[in-house]
Amino acid sequence: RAVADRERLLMAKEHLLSGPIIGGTLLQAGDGEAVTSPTDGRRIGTVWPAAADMADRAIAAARAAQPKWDRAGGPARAATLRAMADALEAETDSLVALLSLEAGKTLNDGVAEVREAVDFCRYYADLAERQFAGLAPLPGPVGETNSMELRGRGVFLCISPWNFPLAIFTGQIAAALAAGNAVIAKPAEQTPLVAGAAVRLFHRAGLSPDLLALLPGEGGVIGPVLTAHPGVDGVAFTGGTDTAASINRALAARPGPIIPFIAETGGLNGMFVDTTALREQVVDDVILSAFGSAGQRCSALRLLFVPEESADHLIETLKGALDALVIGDPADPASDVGPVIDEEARAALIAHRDRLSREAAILHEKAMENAPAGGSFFAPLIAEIPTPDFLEREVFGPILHIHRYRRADLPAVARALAARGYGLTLGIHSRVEGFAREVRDLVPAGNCYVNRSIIGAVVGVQPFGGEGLSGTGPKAGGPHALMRYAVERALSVNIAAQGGDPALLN
Ligand code: UN1
Repeated sequence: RAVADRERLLMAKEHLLSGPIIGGTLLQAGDGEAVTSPTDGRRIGTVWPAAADMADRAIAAARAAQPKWDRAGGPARAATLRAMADALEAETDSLVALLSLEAGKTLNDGVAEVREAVDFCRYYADLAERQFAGLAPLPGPVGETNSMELRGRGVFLCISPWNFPLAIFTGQIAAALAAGNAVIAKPAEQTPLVAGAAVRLFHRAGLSPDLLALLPGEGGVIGPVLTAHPGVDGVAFTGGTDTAASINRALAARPGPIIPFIAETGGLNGMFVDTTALREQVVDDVILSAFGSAGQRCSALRLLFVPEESADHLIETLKGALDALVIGDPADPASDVGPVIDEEARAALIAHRDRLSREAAILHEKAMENAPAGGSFFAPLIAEIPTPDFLEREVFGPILHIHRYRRADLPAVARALAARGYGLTLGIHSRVEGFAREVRDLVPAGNCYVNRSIIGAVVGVQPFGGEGLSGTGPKAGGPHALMRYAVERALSVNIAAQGGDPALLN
């Protein structure tokens, strides 16, 4: 059905137009810019990039609408978020089609992404209901009442990535809204159409249009205006580590109050296998973690550490499993891996492949018979690196780096990985508890996975997020997710001074 919808989408105007949405209206001035598909380079839609002067307007509207939304309380906001979850579910097919068209997502990845967006809305609705239900009593001396509540901060700026243009986009917005904020959403430049579709769904689900504006950016024009804007009370960001660092600097340079910055950034994720691991399980989990979503997840596996004794056999099996993947049009149900996001991403991967062939060894490269012409396809590959610290930074795509280690060198190898400063996902394949504990103690990671794949954290089940260069926390989809979107207010009342009636001021 999604394949058929993909074709119908080419006709359906609304999903294929995006741009600034302020007060619920899409602002179209001039011809706009082409949005192209990574699958074949074809023009699929139009985006009108936000002009710098639109920030004032969107933020003023958001500021005016926010207090009422905050006062309405968590339970009322939860109802709107649940309506959004239902709206997303009802739109699943066209969203999967749009994700495939604009972001090059396979149908399986698209379905999982819509599911995740739905889960974020429902999970944060539950948190809003429980954590934002009003004043919660605290202990105190006789004659006094003490209590505390969480309130929204004001206007949150949500800056989201192209690799989860629906799930992370919706998740950040849902978190900010759940906590009582209004939102200015700045989607990735590569995926404005999915963002536009999601914003329209929020509005149709009953969210007051002024509480959520969309400002798609281009060439770094709107982003810096928004991060410098005095009307922004907090920033949520998911994307590259370097971009996070530059936003952090921009926020530090602002006059006025210090505002929270919630960042979820890159990873240099390793998986450690020992000689007791089950080979079939390792192969399944490595292939999915390294090549699923064309390796374009911050959680993806980059570095596989295998013991010398079993390395040859494992590598041979991995080559066979890589060959069994189908690379092709992501809208074809047979495809396991689609394109990378754009030509710039492909060029960076080609440059890295050149370095690998010069300074390391490319063990195997997948043939790409089915890739459509004109698309940004990159042949997934497995390389062997000579030293554990060969990779300095995240390489975003379907490249698996393998390093053989001797048992006696495990601490040194693990320390070399940890020294890079990232701390997102970590995989361990072993049936020996001591091995798992040793690796876990040596390599910091926000999410450690044992004897399973290291991608696909489920909202509420695997709260997701990293440490160090990988982000600030709190974890998305976890019980503390809303805390930094909120302010804490304590109330202490001397009831003796109000005639002993605790109801007067509480
Ligand atoms: C990202 O790739 O930017 O666990 C983060 C996972 C996803 C990763 C999302 N939650 O694979």
